[in-house]
Amino acid sequence: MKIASAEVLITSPTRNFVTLKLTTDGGITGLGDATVNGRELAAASYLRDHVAPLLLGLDPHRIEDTWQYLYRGAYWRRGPITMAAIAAVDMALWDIKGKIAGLPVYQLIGGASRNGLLAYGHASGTSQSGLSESIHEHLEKGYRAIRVQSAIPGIHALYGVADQPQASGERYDYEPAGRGARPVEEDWDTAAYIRHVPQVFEAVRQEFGAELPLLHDSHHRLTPIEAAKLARRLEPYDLFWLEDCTPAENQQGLRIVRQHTTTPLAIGEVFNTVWDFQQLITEQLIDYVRAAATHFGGITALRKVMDLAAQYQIRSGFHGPTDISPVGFAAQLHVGLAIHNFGIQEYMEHSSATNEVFRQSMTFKDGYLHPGETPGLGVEFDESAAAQFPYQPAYLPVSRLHDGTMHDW
Ligand code: GCO
Ligand code: MG
Repeated sequence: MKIASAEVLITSPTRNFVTLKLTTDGGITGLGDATVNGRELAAASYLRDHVAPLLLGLDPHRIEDTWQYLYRGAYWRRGPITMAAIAAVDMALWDIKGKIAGLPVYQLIGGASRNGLLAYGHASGTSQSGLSESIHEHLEKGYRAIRVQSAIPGIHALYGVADQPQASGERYDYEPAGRGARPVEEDWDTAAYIRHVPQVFEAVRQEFGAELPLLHDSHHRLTPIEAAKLARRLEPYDLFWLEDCTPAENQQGLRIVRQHTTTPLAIGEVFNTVWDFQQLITEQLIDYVRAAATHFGGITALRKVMDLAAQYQIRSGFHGPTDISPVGFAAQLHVGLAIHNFGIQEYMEHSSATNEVFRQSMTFKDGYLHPGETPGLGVEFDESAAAQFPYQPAYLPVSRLHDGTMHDW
């Protein structure tokens, strides 16, 4: 058996997605996700110009060997573009293997360790009452764990806060891949943020009680000591996790946070390889691994980092916003179902236009996700639907302090 073709498909149903489609000489197809939000064409070119020609003629069954060939063979290792391209190939090969075996991918990597994957949804509000309404809407939809983001007095635009109602009708993208030639500029004030967030959680706990798992994302905006201060102030509200409290390039910084707080920490949605997690896992500086199959080298690599994490009682919390395509999302659902040290799965529902292009076997019921029983990953790509949504340049916002200094978004 041989890989006979490798095509890169770009489509933009509300946001851009880069999908790899591999076809064997027997006509079996496999899909992979290589979407790097805001830099989509770089990943597409890497795949089309540098990877696709190498794949033709290879045996699609040799997943590990192909992974190593693309990783070691590039010489220039790691980085989001390289690892997203490798991820797409890896997912597509697992998809093909599953279809040949007649089994969903989770069955090929150990079988189910649980019945479903606990998911958390994104609630947000520009006011406390708007936030409360958003949490109620999520509970009505079945969510059993909720991420809470809120507007902050003194800051105009804020990461994670929808400026329109959420559960009613079409899902929004509150981190729009803002169509246009340049990113939108937002403002930021760390002191105002740290003052306000504990009040938000105080009100949410009072209204919704002690049991509901609550999460919060600081989106790489704090220094270690600021993060320590916030995490400590949030302790009375018993968070499931505080996410990306620092940018984490400076990994020793997490020691400072850890010395001051018992709030569990999740990190790593922008990490690309197991090496980015090595210190954080082996020093037990985090509690949840936020990698995504798409930016981390696929199913093969995600299983390896989770095996390392398991030795330290660290669990998964894979990155699942709408900039992960349904293909990448399915890949990590299969991993999450199979591994023992699953923690929680982020779930930010895709738009109906995206669901038209990507037909999925995945289900969400009573707060739990399941990848379904379709052989392979369980996602079909509708090329004629995709053709209605051509690529459009799009960027995430950038963030500046009130004096104009660039800050982390
Ligand atoms: C999350 C992430 C996302 C990112 C997005 C950027 O926790 O889901 O922080 O919301 O902002 O993936 O592309
Ligand atoms: Mg995040």
